[in-house]
Amino acid sequence: MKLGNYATKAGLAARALGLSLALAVSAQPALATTAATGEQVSVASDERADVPVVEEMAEGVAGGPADTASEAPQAAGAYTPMTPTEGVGMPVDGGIGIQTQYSALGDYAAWIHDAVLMPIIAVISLLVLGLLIWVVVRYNRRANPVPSKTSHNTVIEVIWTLVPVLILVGIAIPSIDLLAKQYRPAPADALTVKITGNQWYWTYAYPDNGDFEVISYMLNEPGRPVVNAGVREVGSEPWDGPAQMEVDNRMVVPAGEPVRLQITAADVIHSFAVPSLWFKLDAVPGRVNEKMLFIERPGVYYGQCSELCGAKHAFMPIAIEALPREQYNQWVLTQAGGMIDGQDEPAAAAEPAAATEGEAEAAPEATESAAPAA
Ligand SMILES: [Cu+2]
Repeated sequence: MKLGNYATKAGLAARALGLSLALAVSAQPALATTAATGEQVSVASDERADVPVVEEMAEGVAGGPADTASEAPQAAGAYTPMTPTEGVGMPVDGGIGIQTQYSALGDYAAWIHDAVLMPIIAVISLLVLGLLIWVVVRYNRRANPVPSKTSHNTVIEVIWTLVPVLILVGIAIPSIDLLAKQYRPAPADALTVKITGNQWYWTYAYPDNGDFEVISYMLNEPGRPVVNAGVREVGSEPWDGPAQMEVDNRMVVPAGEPVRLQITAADVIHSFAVPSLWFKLDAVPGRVNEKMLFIERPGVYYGQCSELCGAKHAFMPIAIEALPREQYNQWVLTQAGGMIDGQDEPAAAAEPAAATEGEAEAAPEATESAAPAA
């Protein structure tokens, strides 16, 4: 009788493990969704790839002002901020769980969450709930007036020790793998962006592109108290993203190549966090934290300071605009002192991302004509 019970219990445990493994295998839908939404982003960037180039060419043909005068606006006009795609790289209403990911590490982490952790948690919770209900119904004082005096059973004890060990090992393998990959340093020739957290805004310095600095403030909201005096209101430009997430100057980086982010703070501890890129790293005064960022496809990705840093902690969002390398170079030339140095050339030639191929054809003339201006 008792042995029969133990056998049932052991059977349940074994089935639970089998089920969680089966669920772990069925991870594909999550990745497919990512790919599907990703296409929207590249479509949006395709549109904006053509527009500025065509406009500039038209201006050139019209041939109004002198050569030198038309040269400067060309460099400045070659870049317009990208319009974000609704629901991509930003939180969505009623959203639960992890935001759709746009980096390989993020896909991996989301897979661990959706296909490994959640099924195991669900199965264990249901198993424990089932066992509790079973014990309450079958072994209460009325149903079972004479309780068993069994104190131990070697077989069941071995099983309920081994099965949790195997589950933990099964979780630990992908977790430790992810942890190691997250701290893999950027290759030596990767672009470096130095990020500084300030009360209450971010600054982005580009030492590889002439060491200019971008100061990034949250946009004010119409009808709400002014948070940053002198900064425009959200919605006043067609490319503005969500309120309290959009900034006046975004952090622009190339897509499809590794970027080395060196993060520090000027006053108190901040934290640079962008959920859809699986990126979070503390910004600590007097210390530089470094981590590689790799954004698979062009787009605008939003995040927020994630370390309580004072009165306006909630008002220092992060907006990252990832552009194909050619357009990134155009943006660099719009910055005071911005230059495309030799160090970036190998990375541009290697350009592995399939998503940027369309842009690569559209943009070269613009890059070539803009380069001498610097
Ligand atoms: Cu902060």
